[in-house]
Amino acid sequence: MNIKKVLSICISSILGVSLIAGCAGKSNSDGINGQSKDNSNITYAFVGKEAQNPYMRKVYEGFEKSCKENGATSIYKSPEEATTEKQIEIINQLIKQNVSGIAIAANDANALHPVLKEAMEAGIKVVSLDSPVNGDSRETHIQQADPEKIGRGLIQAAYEMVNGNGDIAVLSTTEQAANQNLWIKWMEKEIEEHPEKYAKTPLVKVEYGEDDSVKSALKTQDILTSTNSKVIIAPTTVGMLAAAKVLKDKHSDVLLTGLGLPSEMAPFIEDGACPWIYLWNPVDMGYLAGYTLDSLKKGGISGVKGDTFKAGTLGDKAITEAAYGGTEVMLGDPFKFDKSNIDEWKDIY
Ligand code: RAM
Repeated sequence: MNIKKVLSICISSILGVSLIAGCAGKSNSDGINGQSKDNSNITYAFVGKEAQNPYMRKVYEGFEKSCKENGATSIYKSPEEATTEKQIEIINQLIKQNVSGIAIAANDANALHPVLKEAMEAGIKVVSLDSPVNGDSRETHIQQADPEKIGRGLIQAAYEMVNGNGDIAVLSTTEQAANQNLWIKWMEKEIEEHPEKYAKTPLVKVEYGEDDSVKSALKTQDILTSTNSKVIIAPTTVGMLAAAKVLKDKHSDVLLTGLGLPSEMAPFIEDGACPWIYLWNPVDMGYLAGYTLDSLKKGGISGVKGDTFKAGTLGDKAITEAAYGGTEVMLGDPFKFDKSNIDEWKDIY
């Protein structure tokens, strides 16, 4: 077992149940469960939230790897800005291209329904990942980690960082992003359910930086000038990096936590500006999405509760009912990155 695996297991077991820590190649290899013999025309497309997002590139890295292992071709598509309109255009093109499957990180849960329905009616397998579309707009969803654990865990982290005394602000992505909105909902619920504990750590503001570095930096400045926040939660890799840079430039003592890439956040974790962050493995998430599409296409599953399939090196996976409609496949628990382990992870993703 390599060091990364050992570390993942250690982190998972230490943190327990609370928030824890183109495919090239065309071959005639057997599909999953040996149901299909011909992969020559199989192309799976990954549609990211927006093109400049390094996290989305990491997700695609894993997607591409799984496609290679399955003898399929992969395509990366992302709009320049995190908008639904551009994602609809991309999906329309993919329908014309007659791809075999689409994995989408959605910029809007509802607005993509007509075009994704059209894709499914054309026989294209559709999964969402990272940020879901509605249950009836997809075959299944690749859930990175339990949204409740993420939301509650981030508020608990912020509370701990300010020793139970200090306002909290959130820097999110777009107002329509279903994943971020759900995490924020769980943050609010955690506070609502423990009014005494959080009496001196209210969530005073949510700003939207649209997963754009410049806008996220401006929104961080807004938080600094319009609130008395002592800690910012950025449940977005793009927002986190932008916020960290602003806080550093301004020599601010406002702390930062959220969902960040270890490779980007390492300097801020090392200097203490960001005591700890969380994230799952984005490469594994893309890899799981690729295997899910391939199993839908060739493995005899249809994305209903109870379906099982092999997801390459991730092992056996099961499709379960999603708490928020439709079905999902769970990747696992997020990891916690802090001074004790950031050095091990900063070169991985
Ligand atoms: C950003 C995106 C993505 C989110 C990660 C943590 O890159 O908004 O949806 O899951 O951060």
